[in-house]
Amino acid sequence: MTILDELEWRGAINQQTDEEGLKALTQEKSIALYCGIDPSGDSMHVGHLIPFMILKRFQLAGHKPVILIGGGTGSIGDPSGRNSERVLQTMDKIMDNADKLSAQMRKLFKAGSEESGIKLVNNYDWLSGLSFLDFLRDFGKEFNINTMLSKDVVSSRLDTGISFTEFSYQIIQSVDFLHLFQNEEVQLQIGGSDQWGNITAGLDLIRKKEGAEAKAFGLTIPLLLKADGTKFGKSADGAIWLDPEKTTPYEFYQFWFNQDDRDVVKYLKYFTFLSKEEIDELAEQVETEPHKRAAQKALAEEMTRFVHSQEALDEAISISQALFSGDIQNLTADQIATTFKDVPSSEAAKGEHNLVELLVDVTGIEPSRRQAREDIKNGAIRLKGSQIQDVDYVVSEKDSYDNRFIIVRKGKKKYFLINLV
Ligand code: 629
Repeated sequence: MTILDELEWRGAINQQTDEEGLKALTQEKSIALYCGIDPSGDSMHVGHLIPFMILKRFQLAGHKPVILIGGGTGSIGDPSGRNSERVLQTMDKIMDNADKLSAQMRKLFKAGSEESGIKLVNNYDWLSGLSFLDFLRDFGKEFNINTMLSKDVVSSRLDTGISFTEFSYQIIQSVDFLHLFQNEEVQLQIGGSDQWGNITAGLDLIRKKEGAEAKAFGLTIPLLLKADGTKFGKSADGAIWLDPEKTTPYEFYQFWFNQDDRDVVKYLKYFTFLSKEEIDELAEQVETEPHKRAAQKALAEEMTRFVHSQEALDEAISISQALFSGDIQNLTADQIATTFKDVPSSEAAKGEHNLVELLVDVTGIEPSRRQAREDIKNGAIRLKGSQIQDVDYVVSEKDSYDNRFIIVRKGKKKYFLINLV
C-alpha cells in the first residue's frame, strides 16, 4: 500500500490540489513535507495530533517531515475557523508557548533529533526579520485582493469585520511555504480542512516566484466528527490536553476508553499506528462482542502509551481497575487526588471523628443521623474500600490516604472525597 492509499484507507484525506501529481511524486522519490502549529496555547490537545501523526506516517513510508512551530504566525493569529477577531497575546507569552509546544514535539516525535529524521523549525526565525517594505514589495505584490477576499476565512468575516492584521495572515503562511520550498526542499503542506485557503495561497505564491512548473502540493485532512454530533476532543471539563499537568494520563486513558462503538474504528485508523489487519480484527470484535470493548481498550492503550509512556499507561489501567472493582485501598494519595478530583468533596479536620457525625454534620454526605445509621447497618457505607457496619465506628488516620484524604463510598458507585485539613 502506498502512503496515499494508506491515508485514503484511514479516511484521512479531505482535499488535494493535484492527486495524480502527488501520487506520482511520492512514488518516484522521497519528499520533504510540512505542517505548522501556532503557539496560541501552552499545550497541544488531541485535535492537534492528527496532522502530526500523518507526518509521522509519511516518515515511516520514507519521506522527510518538517514540523513548524509558528512563533511568527502565532504573533498574528490565524482567522481560519473563527468568527471574531483575536486579542493579541504578548510576545513573551507566545515565545513561552512556542517553547512548550517544541518540547512536546520533541517528546512525541523526537522532532529535531538526527535519529528521528523529523525536522523542527520556528517561522519566527525568518518572519521576524522581514521589514514592512520588503514584505509589501516582495510578497504583497503577488497577492490579489480579490482572490484574498474570496477565501472562506475572509469572506465569512466581511459582515462582522476583520483587521488588516488577520487579513494578512494568509500571506505570511504563504511566505513560510515558499521559504521551506526554497530552503528545505519542502514540496507538500498538510493541515486540517480549515487550512485549505492558506495552503492554496502558498502554492500560488510558489508558482509566481518559482514558475508555473514548480512542483508543490497541498493536502487537507477532514474535520473529525463524532457520531452523536458533538465536538471531538472535548470532555465535560474542556479540551483533552497532551500535557499531563492539564489532563492526567488517567483522564486521557478514560477519554479514549469511553468512545462510542460507532466512532472507535474511525479513531483507530486516524490516531494509531496499528496495521490494517489489527484494525480489521478489532472492527470485527466491535460487531460481534461490543460489550468487551476490545477496540476502545486498544485505542486507549495505544494513545496513552504514545502520548505519555508505558508507566503512565500501567498506572491509568490500575486506577481504572481499582475503581471498577471497588478495590481502592491500594491507591496512593496522589492517585486519589487525580482520580477523585471531580467527585463531590468537602473538608474535615485531621484527627478522629465519629462516623455518623462525619457523614451528617461535617460533610453532609447523609441528610440525617437516622439515614446515616440505616445506611451503615445495611452495609452501604465504605471507607477506603471496606464496609463499615458499626454505627459507633470512629474514623481515624488509618481510614485515610496519607492523612490527606478520606474516600467514602455510599451504595454501589457514589464516591465522596473528604480533604483532611
Ligand atoms: C504557519 C502556521 C504555517 C503553517 C501552519 C501554521 C498554523 C496554522 C493553524 N493551525 C492550527 C493551529 O495552529 O492555525 N495556520 O491550532 C491547527 N493545526 C493543526 C491542523 C488544524 C489547525 O495546528 O492543521 O486543522 C487543526 O486540526 O486548525 O506555515
